[in-house]
Amino acid sequence: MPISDFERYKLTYGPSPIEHLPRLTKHLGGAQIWAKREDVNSGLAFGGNKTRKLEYLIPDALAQGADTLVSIGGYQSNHTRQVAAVAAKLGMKAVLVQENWVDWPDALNDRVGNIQLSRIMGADVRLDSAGFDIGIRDSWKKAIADVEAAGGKPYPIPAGASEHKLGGLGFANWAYEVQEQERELGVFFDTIIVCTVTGSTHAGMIAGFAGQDKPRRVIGIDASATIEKTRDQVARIARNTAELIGLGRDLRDDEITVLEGWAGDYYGIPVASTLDAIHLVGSLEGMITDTVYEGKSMAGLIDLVREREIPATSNVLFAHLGGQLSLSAYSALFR
Ligand code: 5PA
Repeated sequence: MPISDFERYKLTYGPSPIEHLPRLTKHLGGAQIWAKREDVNSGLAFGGNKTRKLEYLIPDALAQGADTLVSIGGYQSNHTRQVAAVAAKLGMKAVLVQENWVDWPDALNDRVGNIQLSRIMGADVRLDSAGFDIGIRDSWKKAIADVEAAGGKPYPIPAGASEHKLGGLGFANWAYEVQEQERELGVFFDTIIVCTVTGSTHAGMIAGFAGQDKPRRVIGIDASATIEKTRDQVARIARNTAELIGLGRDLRDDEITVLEGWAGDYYGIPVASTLDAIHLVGSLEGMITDTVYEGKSMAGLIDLVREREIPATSNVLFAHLGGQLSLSAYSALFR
């Protein structure tokens, strides 16, 4: 069925703003650069891309009579912070498995930023020593079983809400929102740049744009540093979402593009290009990006625009998916 027929529980303010970044554009001397700001999309604990995805999961959770959202991420997961906020807003409980995804020597990594907010919002935060993996985890299954054993009704939300049948809908709808905003702005964004890790943000966009008349490039920039897993996951979720929203054709392989080269060796560890991108965009536009996600996708955008891989005639839309709250766990890098 078409995306407009899926039930959506409003957690965002409405369409997220799109703005031109003229000083960054001038500095890079090529394509026009714009940003669509999911980092200011909601008043629920600073919002972000997961808040938009959760708008399509929550009606399902409510229909099932669930009383506890159970999810998983790293210590500094933005996703679990947004799950905690949504649970609080709806009067539900949240159980969050927070794994040691990043081997990062900050003594406050499991205390400041995202995890601090999740605790403030009353979530049951469970630290787990397991390392990074975007797949389905035993610790998460155990947390679900724990809720059941205690007589609760869990609603399981996998990492990044990605491996969930409805996980791609939020950003499939984003594609239609962009089309609407293009009409108002009188601009066509021929290239979209999006950070990709667990995949459903990028995958949803691919499925949504595939149903529109004018073709465009939707370029995912890998920040997982486990490129094959992320590519597979994006392709799988894009195809499932396309089917769910009745695209009526299979996606072609050339519609699914995840580029590597800016993640560094490890998820969550910034490299020189990440830090350069964060400083550049912060100082030119007052726009804050982070060390784990958007600093890496912005580094990709900068290189692609500079090298004319994206032509100077293009209008590029950078999907800013949030993520700033983890910056306090990286304070040593900004002294
Ligand atoms: C995240 C994800 P996807 O996981 O949908 O590919 O989105 C990548 C992404 N930008 C991009 C920000 C700010 C993000 O938070 N974050 C995860 C988390 O646990 O926070 C799912 C990994």
